[in-house]
Amino acid sequence: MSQPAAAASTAFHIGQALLPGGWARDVRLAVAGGMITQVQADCPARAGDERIAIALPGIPNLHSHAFQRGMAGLAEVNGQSADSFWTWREVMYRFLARLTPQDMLAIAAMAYVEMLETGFTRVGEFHYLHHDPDGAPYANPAEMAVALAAAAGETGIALTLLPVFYAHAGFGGQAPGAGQRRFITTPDGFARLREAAGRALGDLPDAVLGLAPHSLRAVTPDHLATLGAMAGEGPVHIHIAEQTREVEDCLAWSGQRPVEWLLDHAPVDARWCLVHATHMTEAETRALAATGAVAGLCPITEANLGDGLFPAQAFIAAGGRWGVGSDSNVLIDAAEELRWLEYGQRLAARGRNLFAAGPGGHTGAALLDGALAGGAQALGGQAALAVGAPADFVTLAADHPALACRQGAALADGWLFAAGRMGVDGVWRRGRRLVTAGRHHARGAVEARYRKALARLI
Ligand code: NGQ
Ligand code: ZN
Repeated sequence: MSQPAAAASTAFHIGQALLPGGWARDVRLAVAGGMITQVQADCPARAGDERIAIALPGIPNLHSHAFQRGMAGLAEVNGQSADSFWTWREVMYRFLARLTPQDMLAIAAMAYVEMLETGFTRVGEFHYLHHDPDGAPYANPAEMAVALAAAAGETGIALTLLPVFYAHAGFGGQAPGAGQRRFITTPDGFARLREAAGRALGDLPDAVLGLAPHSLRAVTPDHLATLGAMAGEGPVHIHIAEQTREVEDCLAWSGQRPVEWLLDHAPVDARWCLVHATHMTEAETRALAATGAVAGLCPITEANLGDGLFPAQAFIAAGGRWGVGSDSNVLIDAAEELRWLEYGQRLAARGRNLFAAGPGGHTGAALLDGALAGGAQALGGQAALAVGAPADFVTLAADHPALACRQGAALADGWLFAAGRMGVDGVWRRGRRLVTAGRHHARGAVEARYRKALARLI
């Protein structure tokens, strides 16, 4: 599965483009070695320029468990007792019981193809499926990370790999359960695994290595301190306050709520991404916003798992930064994540245009701005059509009826609210076209291999 060869140097002429300062017309983008070397607005096209109607930066997907794509839709059957996040997790543990590194490659490549097709160009892979089915490390402790890096390499998506440290089943250092044995490491074992994972990223272009304590349930305060020191300037991600039971258990353990405890006991700053942070008091919401950390919101998964609604309005009013992730990958669609982020708030608040920045502000434009800035920060990447950034961009289908006669910010509204994924035409990474007419160039081969893997697994 080879990718189209990179042109050494090339230029694009874009009718309407979303630049860091807003929508601009007749934008000429020069690209060399995959990076943007020049951006000029109100500039006529030159002979040889590739002509594009509408372009915007690729969207960062800040939270994914790629392997969960293989069980998408398989946990929508009512179980014996009241179904919940926790019964879904049992289904997920059973699904991964036999999964091999080859299966990981097959499923992750499928997920990454689907991400690219909907406009995600970088993925934050929150990676905790480390060991073999018996819980023993592979000969290369980062064997599964090698598979994820290969999936990113084959499909062309930019990868921020977040190896996960996981030690316990619940607050206060509870012994892990059988379903968690593939995740568990000692701090030393984790340091070796992460080093090997860094080597697996090898010459993957634009790859970033971070780390992730799985959750306050899975690590002790000592672990958290060790991991913080290990992280350096790289991204630090953690699941937090997703379920009300998790909040209650944290209160019982420490007398504090999860976000409150974390902000009191860890140096949370702009390196950090708090994934979900669904259940916060007003004081926690303001305090989290003040740290400069990113709230990692996964509206489709949070709805699917019955998590609850993030207090978006209060968080944004306090200047909080956020981005979106496809998390369980039950459905992979950049536009739909953003649409549901707004729709969840509308349904709860019985209002409209809640993310829009004041009178006259466009909701779609605000959703894109937030997800681009927060996602890039959380993943240690860049998501802007700007000099020095990789030439990663999405082109919209100018002939889609929902985009007819739209200009500037109204194109963002049209894509997110009215066209959805059918509004995506092409996707480009480092100046190379990976998706044409909504289809990734490697989809056929990736899908065939995915089907074979699933036939073994299911
Ligand atoms: C995960 N996913 O690690 O895949 C988690 C579920 C847990 C989400 N939180 C397991 N969406 O948190 O224990
Ligand atoms: Zn997650």
